[in-house]
Amino acid sequence: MEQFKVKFKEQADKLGAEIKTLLQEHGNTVIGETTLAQIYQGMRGMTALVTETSLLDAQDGIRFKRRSIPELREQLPKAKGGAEPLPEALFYLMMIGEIPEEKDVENLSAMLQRRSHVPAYVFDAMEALPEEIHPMTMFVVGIMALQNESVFAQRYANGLNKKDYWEATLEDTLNLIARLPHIAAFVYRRKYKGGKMVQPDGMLDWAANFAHMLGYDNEEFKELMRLYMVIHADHEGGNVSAHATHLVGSALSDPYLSYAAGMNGLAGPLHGLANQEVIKWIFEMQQELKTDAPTAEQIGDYVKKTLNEGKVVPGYGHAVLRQTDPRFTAQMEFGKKHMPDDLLVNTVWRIYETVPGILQSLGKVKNPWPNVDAHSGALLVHYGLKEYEYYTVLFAVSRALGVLSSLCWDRALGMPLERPKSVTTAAVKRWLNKE
Ligand code: NMX
Ligand code: MLT
Repeated sequence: MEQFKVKFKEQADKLGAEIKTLLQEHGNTVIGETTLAQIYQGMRGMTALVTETSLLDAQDGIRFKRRSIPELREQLPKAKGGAEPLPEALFYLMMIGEIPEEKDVENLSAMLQRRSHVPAYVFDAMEALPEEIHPMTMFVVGIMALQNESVFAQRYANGLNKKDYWEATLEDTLNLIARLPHIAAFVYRRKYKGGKMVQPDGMLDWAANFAHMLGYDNEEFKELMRLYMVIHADHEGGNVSAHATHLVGSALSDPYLSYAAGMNGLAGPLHGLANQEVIKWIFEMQQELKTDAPTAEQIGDYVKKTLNEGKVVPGYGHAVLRQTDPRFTAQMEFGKKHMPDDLLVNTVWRIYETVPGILQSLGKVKNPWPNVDAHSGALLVHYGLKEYEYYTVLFAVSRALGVLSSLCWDRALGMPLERPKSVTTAAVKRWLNKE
């Protein structure tokens, strides 16, 4: 068995034993109360899931094994000559629980490389779709076609022992992560570059090879992809894409089916599609104001117009965070280092100076600060990737690292079918003696 798998199994067995003791000793401990408002209002603040890969703090943002985004940027291994962390290294951290050595990352990159072949029928399935279809739909169709390769589904059909679920899930996880960049690059090249594909380069790391297949060989863009793939990878378990993947996986739907379900959630404008909405909103603002560099006053008026039309300001607000998202700050730092004079990037920063005050003044927005999506598009536009409808596919490729790691943990820890109780309003009224 590959060393990576052996190490993961050791970690999972250790944690599994700890959880068993915890439940034996504290299984009946009450850890919170649920209000009526919470069950009607999206379960905000209700703890109901265990996700091992990362933990979100409302003030400090996301942490992976206690490491913040700035710490990850510092501590994770980098590509030769690069300054941004390698996403393979973050995957290793989420699976094995420690910062990998450079040779561990090289082994993992090589293992993904060996598994990266995508069968032709997957491209044919995507090719059969009309070109105008949204890139996220084309991407998910590709994943669904690839489901035919699921090791978990095949082994389950042949009578898989419960004890071996984890290994089949990990097989699918590695294969899927290895193949996603090729599928995602196909979507981009077919939709925006006349179907002219760029062949993968087996000498490159996972993110750099993705950049290369998209058609962007600029070293700085490769660095951006490494950073992008790291910061979008995971955001604990309650966000729509992670939660959907976990939920569907709990029915023992294989990783392809589960990941596709999660990505259909990522494709919603309140979640991952917000990255395309941000740049579309800025482009429309520039067009309406007839300037590439709107002033703070002009931006303020445009924000108020957006709100008056009953729309949200994309890229701002969060269900858990109550501060500027450190993923936004990491991208701002990248912008300051590589493109301090870019007009669009400067507009993103001016929006940051303007929007929070306006949202705060509404008195109802719990978090007026920017999230990850407020910044990502402007950096991509700088390098020529202007096709904003594609942006959520980039988010999806990165998110695979987190949600699929979590799925491996779910199966290794023997997590059961997820099936909470629901009620009708009539039943609520009966509880409250109102009927
Ligand atoms: N612009 C305008 N209104 C907002 C915004 C915003 N950016 N954020 C929250 N509100 C409103 C929200 O619509 C709600 O109004 P109402 O009571 O009239 O329905 C009110 O403020 C209270 O909402 P919150 O409790 O602050 O936010 P909630 O937890 O329900 O929703 C989001 C969180 C992220 C869905 C919300 O902030 C939003 O719609 N933001 C814009 C879309 C976005 O950027 N999404 C990306 C999130 C990150 N990601 O990548 O997934
Ligand atoms: C995410 O990265 O999943 C988003 O910030 C949404 C969330 O955490 O709810």
